[in-house]
Amino acid sequence: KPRLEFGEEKIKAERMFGLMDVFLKNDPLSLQKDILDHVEFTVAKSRFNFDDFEAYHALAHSVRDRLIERWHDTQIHFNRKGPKRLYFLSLEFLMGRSLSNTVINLGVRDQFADALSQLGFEFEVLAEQEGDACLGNGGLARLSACQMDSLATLDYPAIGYGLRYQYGLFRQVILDGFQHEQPDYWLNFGNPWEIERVHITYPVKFYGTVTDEVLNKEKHKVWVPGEVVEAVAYDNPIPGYGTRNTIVLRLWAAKPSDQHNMESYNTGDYVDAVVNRQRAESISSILYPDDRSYQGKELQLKQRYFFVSASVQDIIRRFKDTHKNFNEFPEKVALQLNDTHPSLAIAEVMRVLLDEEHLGWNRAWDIICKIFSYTTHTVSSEAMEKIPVDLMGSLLPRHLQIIYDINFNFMEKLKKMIGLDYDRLARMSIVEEGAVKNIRMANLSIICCHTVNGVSRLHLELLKTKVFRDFYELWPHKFHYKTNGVTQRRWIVVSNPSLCALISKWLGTEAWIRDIDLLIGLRDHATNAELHQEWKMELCNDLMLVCTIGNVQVSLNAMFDVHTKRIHEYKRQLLNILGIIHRYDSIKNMNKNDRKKVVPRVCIISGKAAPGYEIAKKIIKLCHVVAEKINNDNDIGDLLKLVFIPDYNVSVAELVIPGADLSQHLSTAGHEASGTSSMKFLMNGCLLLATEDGSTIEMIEEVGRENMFLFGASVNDVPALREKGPALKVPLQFLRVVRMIRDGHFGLKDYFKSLCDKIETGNDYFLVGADFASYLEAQAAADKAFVDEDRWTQMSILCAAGSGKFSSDRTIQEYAEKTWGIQPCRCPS
Ligand code: B1H
Repeated sequence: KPRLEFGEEKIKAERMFGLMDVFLKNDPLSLQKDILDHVEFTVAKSRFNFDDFEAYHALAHSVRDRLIERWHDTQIHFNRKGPKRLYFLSLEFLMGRSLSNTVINLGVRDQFADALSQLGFEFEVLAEQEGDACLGNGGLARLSACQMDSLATLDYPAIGYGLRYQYGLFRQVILDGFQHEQPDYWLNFGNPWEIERVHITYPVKFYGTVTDEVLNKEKHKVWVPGEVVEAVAYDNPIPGYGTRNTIVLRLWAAKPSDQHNMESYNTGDYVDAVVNRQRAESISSILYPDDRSYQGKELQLKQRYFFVSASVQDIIRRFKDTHKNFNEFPEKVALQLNDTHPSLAIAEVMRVLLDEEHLGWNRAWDIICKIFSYTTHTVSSEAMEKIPVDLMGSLLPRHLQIIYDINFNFMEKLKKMIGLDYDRLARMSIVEEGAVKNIRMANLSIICCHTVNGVSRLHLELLKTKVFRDFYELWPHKFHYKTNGVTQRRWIVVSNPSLCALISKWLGTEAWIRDIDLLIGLRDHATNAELHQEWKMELCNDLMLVCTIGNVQVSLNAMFDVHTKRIHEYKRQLLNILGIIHRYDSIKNMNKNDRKKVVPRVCIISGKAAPGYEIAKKIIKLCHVVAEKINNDNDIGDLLKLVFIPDYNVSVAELVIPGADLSQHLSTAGHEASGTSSMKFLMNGCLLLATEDGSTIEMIEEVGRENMFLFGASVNDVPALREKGPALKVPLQFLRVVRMIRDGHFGLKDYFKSLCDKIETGNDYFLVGADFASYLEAQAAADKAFVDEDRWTQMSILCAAGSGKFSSDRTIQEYAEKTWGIQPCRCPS
């Protein structure tokens, strides 16, 4: 059946159903009718009697209808134009809430808010009913979410692929100052933002054996699996802002397969057989909560292959719908690997091309080398993903063969290029020899991808000179960087509406929401007294934040000093806490007069520790005992407060970031590949206290050193400082605060001993002691600047004005043009 042209299809629809251009209308009456219809028929509550939660669901479904309409139109348009598409593979997406972001991107927020208010509901109150979708750990996962928003907004034909975990990242509960983890069974109340595609399913194979068979006189490998699981698609539409384009994030869930494993029903053990089948669902049930260590767990590998195999089948199916010849595959398909986590896709595409499409090695390999690109988020070789050969051999026997073949060919080629330098050959091999043989997924990715991207300029430098040096010397052209960015739609427009309005007013346009470079225009007004007045009002708007602080009384005049991110030794929350103890100790020792000069501070720390990361959990407990002491010390009053906000997630970030005056980014130089929370703070006019690490280096260029509080050893100093070992000089104040903890000033001295030992001179890998003096100086500089309100306001305006580079729109445009080779494909509105 010939496909209808987009226009024709519309005309046909109009004729048949008498519909107008836009299917669903957005006038108040239509919106109210839609919402009430959903109350009555989707939520199944009487339209005369429903509560906020039910209203939220009905509202969400009305918004979803509008999303679906645009998504269909976008699909039709893409199918008609047939552009090259980007397939973005990531094991983690940290989407947070959808409602506010969606209505803003669809441009219907005010219409919905009005319609609701006439029904007696407040939009903001209903929005609070939504839970977070936490299908990721931290920065890497939130980056994927921001990038999806930019891909849709910039009209790129893209599809995101991931896993639909039934349990998102654990909820952090603090009991007596200790972190406890609770499962996040987030789908409990239904998820109006996804569309279950019961008919879009693919079988995914595991285990079994590989045999040789002859087909049409040619030898082929045939993989006979030992287990087959079904992958079901769940589609999450992602709307662009200021465009009709709506793309999709397709997440896979595991279901028992009906077509396979049928023989188990003949064994007579019916109940056991069904229970066994049910186990298949566990593959997509849980997100691994550790964002750094790979434990080579079988279920984790199964999960990765499950997601990769379903996505690859979907991509190939889409290609084959319209194409016969795989030579055209690279012209239509770009596959992006978000870190090495989905890198099995390389072996999977190779397997399909060889064993199912029978292309032959050379043709298949040629295609592989043209379609894959890889972004690494990692800074050290130790943190690179490795999979035990034995595990891979049993779970994915055919993939192991293919990886061995790729490695053999690469090694032969390499020997010709570099000679018999066995050390280097061993370092560059995909297979790591040793007591346990491993597959190095980073080496596989570098060898097979046309481009390897780092996430900041400094990160690329470290990749070139350290982590991937051997490969860089071989293929310098493969290595690039695209500095990370975040979406201003979520991080200003949704989360800080008053700042959003202020910026639009002073720029005289809302165009910056799609074109962030316009923010630079704020510089022209950086000394304008009227803007200063309005900006200051905006900065004082800490009320939302105060609400989250719970039972600690805080002064609104205080400087809100925020440190929020995953708890890690390298991120040095410990440095912050030691600094707070020092501040506390200094205030205690001050006379009345000096106390008057102290800038009151509200220090906020928030973040989750991986469940098995003991030291990180001790840092959380330390924060609580120190808070307990300080907050209950009447002698200190409003001069210093310390609050730990539990269960940091996207929604908490949306509250905390707009309310922050100062934010801390303290990683030991060379350890944070990029860092993205700093970008959100910067856009919101929050000043940064930071080390010269990751993307901060580029922020210095954009906003000027004089508008930031920088401290600490630089990347080049770090090795020499570590070398010094016990001879390293640390300031007396540092020894004093560590002594206070050791002596039990805050209680639990035995419990904190191992934490103190970790920063003992000679043992202090992350250089907490070495950077302490410089940290205190930067803190003092921040205090001094805060007192001078005009200076502070000006710095704040300049930070927001200079934050344009850190929009994910810029990042995505660079990827599209330089790495993926895709073009915008805008759906007519
Ligand atoms: C980043 C991760 C990560 N780097 C393993 N690596 C994971 C590694 O579940 N896992 O197995 C999950 C996450 N995440 C972060 O990526 C970097 O530390 C940040 O510096 C960077 O800003 C962010 C985005 O590029």
